[in-house]
Amino acid sequence: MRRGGGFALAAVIALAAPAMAQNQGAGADAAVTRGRMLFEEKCTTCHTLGSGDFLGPDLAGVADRRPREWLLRFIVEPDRVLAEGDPVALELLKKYSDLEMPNLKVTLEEAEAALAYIATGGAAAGAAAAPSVPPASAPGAPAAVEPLGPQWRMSTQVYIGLLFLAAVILTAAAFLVVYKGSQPRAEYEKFERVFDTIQRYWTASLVIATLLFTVALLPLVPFPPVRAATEETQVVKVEALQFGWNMEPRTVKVGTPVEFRVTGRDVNHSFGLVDPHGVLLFQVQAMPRYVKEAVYTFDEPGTYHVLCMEYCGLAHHVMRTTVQVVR
Ligand code: HEC
Ligand SMILES: [Cu+2]
Repeated sequence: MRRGGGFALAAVIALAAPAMAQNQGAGADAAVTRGRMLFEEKCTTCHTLGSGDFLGPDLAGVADRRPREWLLRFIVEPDRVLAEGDPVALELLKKYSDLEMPNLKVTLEEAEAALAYIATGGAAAGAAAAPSVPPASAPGAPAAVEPLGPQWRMSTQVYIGLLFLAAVILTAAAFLVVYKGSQPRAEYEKFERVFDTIQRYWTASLVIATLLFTVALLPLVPFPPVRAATEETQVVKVEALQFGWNMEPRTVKVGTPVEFRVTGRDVNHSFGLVDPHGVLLFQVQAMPRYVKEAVYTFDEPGTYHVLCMEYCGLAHHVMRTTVQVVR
C-alpha cells in the first residue's frame, strides 16, 4: 500500500514534469517568488544556497546533480523515499550524520516553486542563507528567521535575573550578620515555650486549611479555558516536528485574540513565543496526539520569534521561525 502510493506520486511527477517545464515563462517569476518564500520559511533551517553544507547539503546546483523527478519526489516525501531504500537517499543520510530530512508537507506545486527558486541560485532574491546568519527577508515577504539582536542579551529578563541575584546575596549577608551577633539568653526560655505552642497550633491550622481548600477546588477540575474562542479569535494551527514548525497562518492582526492550537508530530517540543524585543511571552508544550491552546492578544506589530523550548533531538536549535503581527 505504502509502496503503491509512492509509485503513484512518482508517476504523476513523471507525467507532469515535462508539461510544467514547458509552461515556464509567464508564471516563472511568480513561481520563483513563491519558491523563495517557501524556501526561507521551511528550508533555510537546514540548507543554504551556495554558502556550503549546513545540517543538510548545500542546494546550489542540486538540479545538475539529480534528476528533476527524483528531486521533486524527495522534497515532497523524503520519509517515503528513504523508507523504500532509495540508494541516493541512503547515501545522503549516512553523509549527514543520520539526520533525516523531515516530511514538511510540501505539495508538488510548492516543490516545483522551490526548485525554480533554487535554480536562480538565490541571487535574484537577495543573499543566500549563510549557516549562522539566516537571510533577512525582503520587505513584505514572510520573514526568514532573523538573528536575535543585542536586545536579546540585554532583555528585561536579564535585568530581573540580576536584581534577583543581588537580593539573594543581600539577604544572605543580612542573615549572616544577625546569626553572628546572636547568642542564647536564659531569660528568653519562658517566651520560647509559649512561642513553640503557638507555632504548633498555627502550623496545624495551615495544614488543615490547605487540605480543605484543595478538596474544595477538586470539583472544578479540569479548569475551563481562561478565554473561550469568539468569532473574532484568529486561530493559528501549529505543528512542531523534528526539526521545524508547520504553522498556518503565519500573519495575524494586533488587537484581537489569537488562539494558538499547538500539537507535535513526533516527540515532545515546546512552542515558545518571543516578542520583537527578545522577551519570552509564553510557552506551550507541543505533544503528539494532544492539542494545547494558548490565547494571546498582540498590542504591538512586528516580527515575533518562535523557538522550541524543549530539547527534542540533535537539531533542536534549528527549530526557529517567525510570526508576523500586523495592524
Ligand atoms: C531539518 C532539516 C531539514 C529541512 C528543514 C529541510 N531539509 Fe532538505 N535535507 C536535509 C538533510 C539532512 C538532507 C540529506 C538527506 C537526508 O539525510 O535525509 C536533505 C536533502 C535534501 C535534498 C537532496 C540534496 C541532494 O544533494 O541530493 C533536497 C533537494 C532537499 N533536501 C530540499 C529541501 C527543501 C526544498 C526543503 C524545504 C522545503 C528542505 N530540504 C528542508 C535536511 C533538511
Ligand atoms: Cu524542539
